[in-house]
Amino acid sequence: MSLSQTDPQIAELISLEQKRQAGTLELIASENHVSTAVMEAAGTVLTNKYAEGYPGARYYGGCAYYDRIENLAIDRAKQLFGCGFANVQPHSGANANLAAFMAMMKPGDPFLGINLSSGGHLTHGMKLNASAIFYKPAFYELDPQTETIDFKSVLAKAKEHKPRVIVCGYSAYPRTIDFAKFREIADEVGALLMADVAHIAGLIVGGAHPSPFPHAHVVTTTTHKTLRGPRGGLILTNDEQLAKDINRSVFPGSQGGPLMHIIAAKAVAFGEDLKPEFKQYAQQIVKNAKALAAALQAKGYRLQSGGTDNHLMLVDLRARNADFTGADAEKALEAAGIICNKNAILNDPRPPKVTSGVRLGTPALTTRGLKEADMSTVAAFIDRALLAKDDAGSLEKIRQEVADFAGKFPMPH
Ligand code: DSN
Repeated sequence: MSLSQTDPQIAELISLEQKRQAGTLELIASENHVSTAVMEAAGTVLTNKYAEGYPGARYYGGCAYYDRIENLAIDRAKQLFGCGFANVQPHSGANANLAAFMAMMKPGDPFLGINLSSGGHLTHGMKLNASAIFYKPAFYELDPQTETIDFKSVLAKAKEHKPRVIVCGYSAYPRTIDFAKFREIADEVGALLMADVAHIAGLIVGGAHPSPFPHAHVVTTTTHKTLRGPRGGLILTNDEQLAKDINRSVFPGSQGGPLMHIIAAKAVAFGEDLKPEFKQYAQQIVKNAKALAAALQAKGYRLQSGGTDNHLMLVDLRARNADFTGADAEKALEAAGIICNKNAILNDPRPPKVTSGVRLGTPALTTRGLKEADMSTVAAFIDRALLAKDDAGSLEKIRQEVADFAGKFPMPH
């Protein structure tokens, strides 16, 4: 029986969410829309099976097809990133990062990352996260003038804290990451370099951002952002010993049975990412981000670091209106059918639940086929919605215009 017959309540909510996605503009930098093929693989009988272990060495019978699926996912991931090892089992980016830390460090070991408030991720040492509970984080800084990575601070903190691991790769950083420079510093202090490329993985494999290889010892990523796959994680390396340690730290270290339906969907997404057209997609994400950034700047918004090299930008709303907050902006934009998240600006005087900025990204809009010229329309909607933030009637009118505009760009199939 179909879902709508067996559980009309859930079926109805899924259908409403489908309409919400189609009728709004998705600007959350970490989100995307998967293909029907990826979705189909994720919703299969593969969800029925336990396959603890790895291909050829499972703890359950009946895994022959699962071995072939996982090996395909592994081979495609290695080909995509040009590396020698991939573990495709992490259920999420957070799980991937925890397993990578377990492979590289013992409890209590020091590591160096960047603070959540400066663009890092909670798994890079946020005090309530396992990364700070079981390991000892220290943080490097952004340069207050350029608002980009301050390599003097990276080196100084590395010398001071003697980390076992240096983490680069961020959740809210609009500029190119100089992996070679990080590796130089890691070598100077005898640390391992971990690149968490969750946000930019699709740009890397599409040739729109330099690769962390051969510089990083370990690379982690999610599979659902710019890679346009199902929600999940991935760990990569070229080091044979680290490869063994990573396998052990994923299973049995931090996970049990792998989500084989999701691993199949990862394999499908990686197959899509290997196609030549994915390169055009990755380039278009960056072109769109630059066009959106320029259009917002022309309207008087300030962008942290002055612009973007990748798929996202941090918009300092105060330059347009000193009273604008990130929280108000997120709410007003949602009422207008534009979905994004509030985000702290460097040294933001407002608390994390308020902030002075929003983070905007172009991967999902690019998937729907929007191009540079459409970004001026998107910027105009954003500006109008923010200026009308306290006027429910105007926001509703913009929401209808946004829905009409979004309707011109089909969801992927
Ligand atoms: N929560 C994700 C983001 O929005 O950037 C990172 O994992």
